[in-house]
Amino acid sequence: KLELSYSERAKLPNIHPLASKLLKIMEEKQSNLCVSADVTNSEELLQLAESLGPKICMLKTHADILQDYTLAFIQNMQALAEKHNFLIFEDRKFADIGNTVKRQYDGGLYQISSWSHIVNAHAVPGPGVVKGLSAVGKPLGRGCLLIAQMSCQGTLAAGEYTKAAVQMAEEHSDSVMGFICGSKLTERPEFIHMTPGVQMQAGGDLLGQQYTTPEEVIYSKASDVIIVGRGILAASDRVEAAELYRKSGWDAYRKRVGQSS
Ligand code: UP6
Repeated sequence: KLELSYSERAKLPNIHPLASKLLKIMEEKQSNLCVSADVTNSEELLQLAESLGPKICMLKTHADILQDYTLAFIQNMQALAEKHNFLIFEDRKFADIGNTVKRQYDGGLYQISSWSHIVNAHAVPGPGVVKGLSAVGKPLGRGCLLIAQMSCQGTLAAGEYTKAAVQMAEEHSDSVMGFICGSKLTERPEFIHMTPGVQMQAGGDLLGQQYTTPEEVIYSKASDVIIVGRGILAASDRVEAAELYRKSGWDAYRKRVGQSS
């Protein structure tokens, strides 16, 4: 039995509006690539967004890595997201009680809720973290991903923890649109699965990161979106590298839904 296509899933009646929007962007741009733009300089980040924008469905940031973050810069970023039709995902990994994450999401130096379409949270605090983020994000039309698994060696986000995170998401599907995970975790097609730890060759780094290929992640593990950082950032030609990842991820998707020739 073949799976639903991204565009069929976008039309599901109970889908989160932002998940629907993402799936439409993916189909339109033929891209299930999210670039993890882990650079320290905001000018470089804007250049990345401008040059890679046409090839990606989403751009993932770590605002707290930037040495020169300003709200003016982030407005330029938003303009590029509009121009190239991608979503912004601040990889903040919230992990506190509801009342605190609410304030971290809305306030502080970064004011994440004002610009990031999507954020993520660890499941470890329980449903309060989702409720806190939702109190801020829902009125703004934002979405949240729960971290159900991690790509690094020795992660505790496995087994029963992963199952509990999936259940938490299913019970809060009005604000949780999907997962950070290594493979597809639920048969409910309205949830988006996004997978980090992706490079063209399996392997890892010196601090426990573990890599899987786009083909393995999208075809074998049935995830929806590949998240690629250094696989693209460390390439001598980043645009060319992004195109290789886009094509590899897209071909694997077409194979999965039976559209490949
Ligand atoms: N990330 C992971 N693994 C996880 C969750 N998040 O690698 O389980 C994030 C990292 C980094 C990116 O914080 O921003 O995804 C991966 O970067 P890389 O491709 O350069 O390893």
